[in-house]
Amino acid sequence: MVKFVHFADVHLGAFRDKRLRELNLNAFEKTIDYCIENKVDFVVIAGDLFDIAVPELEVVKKAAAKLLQLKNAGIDCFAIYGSHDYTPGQTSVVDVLNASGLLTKVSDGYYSDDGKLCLNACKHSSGVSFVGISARAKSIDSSYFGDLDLASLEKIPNPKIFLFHNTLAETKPDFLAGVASLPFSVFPKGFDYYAGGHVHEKTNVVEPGYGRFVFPGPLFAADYRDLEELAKHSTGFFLVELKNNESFAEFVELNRVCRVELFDYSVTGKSVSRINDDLASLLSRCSDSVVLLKLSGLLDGNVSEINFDFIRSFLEEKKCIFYLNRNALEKQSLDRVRVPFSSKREAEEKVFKELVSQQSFSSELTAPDKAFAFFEALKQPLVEGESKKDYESRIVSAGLKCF
Ligand SMILES: [Mn+2]
Repeated sequence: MVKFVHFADVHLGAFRDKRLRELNLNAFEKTIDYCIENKVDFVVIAGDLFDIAVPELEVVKKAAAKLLQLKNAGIDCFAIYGSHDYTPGQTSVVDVLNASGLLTKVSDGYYSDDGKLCLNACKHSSGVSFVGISARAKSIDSSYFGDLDLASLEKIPNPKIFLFHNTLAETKPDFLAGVASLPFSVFPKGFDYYAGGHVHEKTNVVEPGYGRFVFPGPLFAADYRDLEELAKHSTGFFLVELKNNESFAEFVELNRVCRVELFDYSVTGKSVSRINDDLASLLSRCSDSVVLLKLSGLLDGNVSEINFDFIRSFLEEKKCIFYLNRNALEKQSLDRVRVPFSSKREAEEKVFKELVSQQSFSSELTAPDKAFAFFEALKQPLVEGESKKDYESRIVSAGLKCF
């Protein structure tokens, strides 16, 4: 019998807010503590351990220290790149951890002369073999699946685990409706366990002829949508047992590293002063939590009249982390702009002036010439071969020249 923990999509280093970054790291640390306390045989990380290929070193240092504890407890860790912690042509932090022996990156394999993709298996001392396909930019990894030498993979003796970081067509959640995905049929048959990552929603299914396919979802969260999910459900990881050619997978809820409170508030038909009163009383009892305020509906007035500064400083005092989502807010005045025009530019300028006149702020950018030059500067696309960093600094300096 072997016992292991499978998790994915940790996204260490995600979030601008330092406290959220810390909470995310806490979730990872708690998971590793669980693995050590429960003396699992090994750990499987199915991609996106980090949020970017080269995250800030403080986060890497803490993650490495935790992985060292795992290693010192005699527990091996097998991982693949996710879509986030890998950049083409660049060394990823996952490679650094692999080179240092803190984890084993399951290799992608090689193409044989007849164009088949052969995967290199690595074997754990418990007798379990691992193969996997890391995520690649623009889902290129999906094409790798079509090239797999399935026969050789099916010949690897059991027990065996397949790691992947992609979306499954047959189990795809609604929020990924438009996203490309892989059918079961591209996978080799007969693996004991298919350890998935990428889909930020818990999934656990057994496909006849294949085996158990699992996505654990994130340990904490990587963005606003995840935080919203965290307000509704607990996140966690899978504790898996392989015995007598069978797999048993139990979802272990991670004791929450913090409370997340979601407030859905519709502004339709309410005056701005009523909205301010409502929000003040709605949020008055929040303390020591992540507060998500989602505003929706038709606003009869100006967004700037809603007292967000007050809310922000009030929640700050109550040790809350505040997230405002006003994507679903509609503004009546936006629909009312009607201007005659003779050219596209003239129409844009008139609409711009009209909208600016409705705002209570003024800035250098409210002058149409400056604003349009600024928009133009920001619109420049990435030049082929240009790195993201060079592109960013080019756009920032072009933007600053407009003032
Ligand atoms: Mn992810």
